[in-house]
Amino acid sequence: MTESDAFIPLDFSHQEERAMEQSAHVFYQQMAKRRSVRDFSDQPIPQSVLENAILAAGSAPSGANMQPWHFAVVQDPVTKKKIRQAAEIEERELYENRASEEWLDALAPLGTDANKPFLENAPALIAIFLKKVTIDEQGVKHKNYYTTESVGIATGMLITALHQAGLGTLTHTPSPMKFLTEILKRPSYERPFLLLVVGYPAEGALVPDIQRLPLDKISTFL
Ligand code: IYR
Repeated sequence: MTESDAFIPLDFSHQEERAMEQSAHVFYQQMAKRRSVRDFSDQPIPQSVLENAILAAGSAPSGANMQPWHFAVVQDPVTKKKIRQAAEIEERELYENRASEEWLDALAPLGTDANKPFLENAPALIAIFLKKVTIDEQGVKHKNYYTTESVGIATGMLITALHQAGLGTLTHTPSPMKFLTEILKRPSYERPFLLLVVGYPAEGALVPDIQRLPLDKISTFL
């Protein structure tokens, strides 16, 4: 066995069943309160919360442990403004031309339109990039595996970490998102995956009155 094949003992401690049940229930109740926020306060957020949430996201499982993600955190007002302007161009095109009637009907309850003020008001935007390949320190290219699954899982963990830390988020996917590569000067082998808007919800923020499906509609136990 070479050094890189080394195995170490798993750091795992069994919990009492009662404690497990309690923590799963409490966690569910906390997660059930997560809502996509579109009305943000400009109040600054602690840097260490962003950093720890990204570290938590970076602990996600990934194909062959290639960790095919990059998180670009944007807090500079000039860069946020550029992103807003570019996103709104794509969004106007979507709402006016690209989206089908069926799509617009499905979006209607969310009350969204092509205006995206939160891209400037919110204190942080995290642009998540997916790496089809990784270039190592020697400049050698390595193929990554299951990149969509891996980056999707990491993004879910990031949203969860930020929610648990007391921040609101919005998963925003202006399409196409190529402008993020240019504005954020990311290499061409990284694909913009999602733009996460992060901050405290504005005082009195409203969200659409939508419901989550019950357990029997989203699962089967065999
Ligand atoms: N990207 C657009 C449209 C949009 C699409 C879906 I699917 C949503 O769940 C919400 C919005 C926008 O952000 O307005």
